[in-house]
Amino acid sequence: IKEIYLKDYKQPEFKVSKCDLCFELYDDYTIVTNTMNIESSKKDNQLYTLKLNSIDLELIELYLNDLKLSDARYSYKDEVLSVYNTPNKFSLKIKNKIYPQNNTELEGLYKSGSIFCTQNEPEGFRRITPYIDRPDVMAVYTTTIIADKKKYPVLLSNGNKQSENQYGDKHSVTWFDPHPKPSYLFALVAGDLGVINDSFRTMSGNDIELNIYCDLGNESKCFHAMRSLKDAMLWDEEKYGREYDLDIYNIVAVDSFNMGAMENKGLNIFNSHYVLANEELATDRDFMGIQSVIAHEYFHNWTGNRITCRDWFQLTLKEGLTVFRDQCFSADLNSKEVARIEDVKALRERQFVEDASPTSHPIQPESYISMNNFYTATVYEKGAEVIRMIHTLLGEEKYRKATDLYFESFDGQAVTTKDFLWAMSEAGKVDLTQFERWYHQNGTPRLLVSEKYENNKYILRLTQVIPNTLEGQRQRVYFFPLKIALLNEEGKEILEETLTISKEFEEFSWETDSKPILSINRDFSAPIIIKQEQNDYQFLSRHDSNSFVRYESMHSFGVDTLEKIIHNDEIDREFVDTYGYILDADLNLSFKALLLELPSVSTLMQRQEVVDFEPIYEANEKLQKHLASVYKDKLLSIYKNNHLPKDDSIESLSMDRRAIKNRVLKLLSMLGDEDIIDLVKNQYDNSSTMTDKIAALDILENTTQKEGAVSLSDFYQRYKNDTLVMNKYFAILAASEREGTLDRVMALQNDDVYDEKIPNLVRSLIGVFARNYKHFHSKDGLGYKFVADKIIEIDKINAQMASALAGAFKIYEKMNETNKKLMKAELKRVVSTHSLSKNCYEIVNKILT
Ligand code: HT7
Ligand code: ZN
Repeated sequence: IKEIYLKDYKQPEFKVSKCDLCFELYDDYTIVTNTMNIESSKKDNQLYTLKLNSIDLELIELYLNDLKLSDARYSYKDEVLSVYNTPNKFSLKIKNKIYPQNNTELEGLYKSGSIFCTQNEPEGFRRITPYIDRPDVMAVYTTTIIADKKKYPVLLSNGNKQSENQYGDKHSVTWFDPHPKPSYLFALVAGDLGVINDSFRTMSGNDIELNIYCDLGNESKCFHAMRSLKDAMLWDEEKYGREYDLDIYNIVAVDSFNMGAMENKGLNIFNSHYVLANEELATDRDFMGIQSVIAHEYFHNWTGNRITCRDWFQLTLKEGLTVFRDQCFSADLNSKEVARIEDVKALRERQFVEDASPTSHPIQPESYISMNNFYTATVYEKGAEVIRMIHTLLGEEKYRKATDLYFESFDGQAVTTKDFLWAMSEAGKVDLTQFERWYHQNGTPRLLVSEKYENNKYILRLTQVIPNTLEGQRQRVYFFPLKIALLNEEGKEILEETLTISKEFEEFSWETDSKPILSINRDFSAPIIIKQEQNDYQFLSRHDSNSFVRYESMHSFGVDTLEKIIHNDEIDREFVDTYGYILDADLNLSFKALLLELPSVSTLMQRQEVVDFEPIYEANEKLQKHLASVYKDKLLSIYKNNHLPKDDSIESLSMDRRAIKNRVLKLLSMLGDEDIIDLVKNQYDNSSTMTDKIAALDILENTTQKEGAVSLSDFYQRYKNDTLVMNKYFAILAASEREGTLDRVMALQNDDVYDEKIPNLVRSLIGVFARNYKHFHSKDGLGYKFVADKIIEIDKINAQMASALAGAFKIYEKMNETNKKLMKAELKRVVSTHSLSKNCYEIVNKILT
C-alpha cells in the first residue's frame, strides 16, 4: 500500500494534446479504441518510457505511429502500462476490452440498471483505457459511441454533437469537446432515456440547448432541476460574469451513483436523488438539495473545469470555492438567514467532528493512500468557509475583481491554491501570507473571549488557542475576520465592526456610555469555536439583530441547559422562559423553527471529554417533555395555525409553515398524549406533501408501536416501486430509537426493494444505522459487529461505499472504556481482513493508530 505525497509532485513527463475515443458497447463487454497524440515534455530527442495508468484492462493491441507494437515494446504490471522507447512526439493507438456490466465499484464505465454511464473523478478513467490519468494532463477529446439502436437510442458524451450514423441495427454518435480537459471530466452515457428540453440565452446572446435525461416515465419529475439550472446559469452571469461555453448542456440522472453528482464537461451525471422531484414524492429538503447540487455542478464549469486542479492535493481549489458559490446562490434565492444557519449546522455536525478525530486533515492534505477518502467535509465545507473569509476580508467589490483576475489569469490551466491566493491578494490588495495557514493546518481553532468595562471603556481580550497536529506538533495562530457588534440594553447596535485577528493575544477597546453587550462572530465570520468567560445568551437569543448570533445564543443556551440537566438534574427556568418568548415572537417561520430546535446529540457529544450517549439522550428527553408540557397550548396553536394539509406549494411561505408546524409537532409528540398522536396520524393520512408524511411517520415510528406499524406498512405498499421514496422508508427505520431496531435493520436487508449494490439504499439503511447513536453504540456491541460485517462485505463490492461506512467509527478514540473496547475488536477484525481495499485500510488504520 503506497502513500502519495504532495511534496513529491513532479510535472508530467508527457502531454496528451488530443484523445480520440471509440466505444463499441455490447451486452457482455465493451471495446475501447483510444488514439492519443502524445508529446514528451523534454526536448532532447532521447527515447523514453511512457507510463500509462491502467486498472483491470484487457489489452488487445497497441500501435505507435500506425505501427503495431510487439510484446517486447510494452509491459503491463502493477496498474501501469509501460511503452518503451517512445520518440518525442507520436500517436499511440490502444485497443482494450472492459466489462462494464460487472463493474460494481461504480468507477470508470459501468451500468446503472440498463444505462451505461461513467464516473472518472478522481481516478476512474484508468479503468476505461490506459491514460496519463492526472488532472494536469489536458487534452481535446473526440468520442464516438457505437451501440444497438433499440437498446441505446441515446448516446451522449462531452461537448457538442458532431455527427450521427446508422449501420443496420446499430448506430453511432460522435461528440467533440473543443475545451482541453483532464480525463476525470470525461463522460459517456448510453441508454433508452426520457428527456425534457429547454433553452437558455446567455448574456452574449448564445442560445444553449438544455436537456435533462432520466429513466423513461420520470420526465415530469425533472422540472424543478431544470428551473434550478436556469437560475444557476443566470446567477453565475450576474454575480461572477461567467457565461456557459458550449452549445449544449446535458444532465443525466442515474440510480447507481457513489456520490451526489459529477460535473463532467457539458454532460453532468447525477444521482437521481438530486434530480427527480415532485410535490408528492419529495420533501422540502429534497427540493432545496436539488437546487443546490444542480447549481454546484453548473458552477464547476468555471471553477473546476475551465480552471482545474494541478493535482488532487488541490481539490479544495475547486470544491471549497464551488461550495461557497453554491451556498451564496441558495442564500440569494431563498432566506439568507436560514441558509447561513443551515450551512453552519452542517459544518459543525460533520466537519467539526472530523476535525476532532484521527482522520483530521488540512483542507489541503499532504498525503493520501486513496484519494477517494479525501472528498471530505473538511475539503468541501471548511474549504468553503476559508473562501468565505477571503470574501469577508476583501469585501464584495474587491472579491469580484479578484475572481475576475483569477479567471483571466488561469483560464484553461491546471493550477494550485497558491495561484488562487495570488489572485485574491493581488486584486484584493491584502497580504494573505499568514492567512494561507488555513490551507495547511488542521483542527478547529478556539478563541477565548474575556470582557471588561471600566471608566466608560469597554475592553475585549481575545486569545487564540490552536490545537496541535495529530502527531503532537504545535501549529501557528491564524489570520481571520471577526465580525462583532456592541449592543445597548435595547438590543440596538452601538457599533458593528469586522476585526482582523492575527495574533495569539489581542485587545480591542471602545469608549461607550454604558456597559455594552457583545455580539461575537456575527454570521459565523470565522470557522472557530468561541469560548466566552461570561455570556448573555438570554438577552442575545431574544434581541440580537444578527440572526446568526441570535440562533447561536439560543443554541448555546440550550447546550448549557442540557449540561445542567446531565450534571445536576436541574432544568434552567430562564431557558424555559426564553423558549416561551421565542414561541410567541413574530419571526420568519423557518428561522423560528431553527431557534426552537434543541441542540443535537452530536453537539453535546462533541463537548464530552469521554463520550457516553446515554446521559445525553436522557437529558434531551427530559427537557423536551418539560417544554412540551409547559407550552402544550402554545405549541398546539402554532401547529393548528400552520397546518394546511392540502398546501403542496414549494414557495417559501408554504415551506416555512411546514418547517415550524413539524418542529412543534415533534416536540408535542414527546408527551405521548392521545390527542397529539391523533394529530400525527391525521397528518400522515391527509397531508399531500412528502415533507408532512415523513415527519408524521418518523414520529409514529418513534412513539407508538401500533399506529407506527400501520402507517409504515401503508407507506411501503404505496411507494414500494419508487426507490427514491423507499430510501426514506429505510432511513426512518434505521434511525429509529425504538427497541429492536438492529434486528429490524438486519431483516430489511432481505426486503425485495433493498439492493446492496445501490449506494443510495446502502446509505439509507446501513449508513443511517451507523449514525444512530443509540443503537450503533449499544453496550452489547452488536451494533458495531453488524456494521463491521457490512464494511467487510461491501468492501468487496464497492470500496468507496465501505470506507464511507467505516467513518462511523471515527469517534472511537473519545469513547468510554466499555464502548471503546468493543469498537476496537471490530476495527481490528476489519483491518486484518484479507485483501481489504486501500480505501478501508486507510480510514480504519488511522482510527486505530
Ligand atoms: N466533483 C465530484 C466529486 C466526486 C464524485 C462524484 C460522484 C461520484 C464519485 C465521485 N468522486 C468524486 C462531485 C462534486 O463535488 O461536485
Ligand atoms: Zn464539487
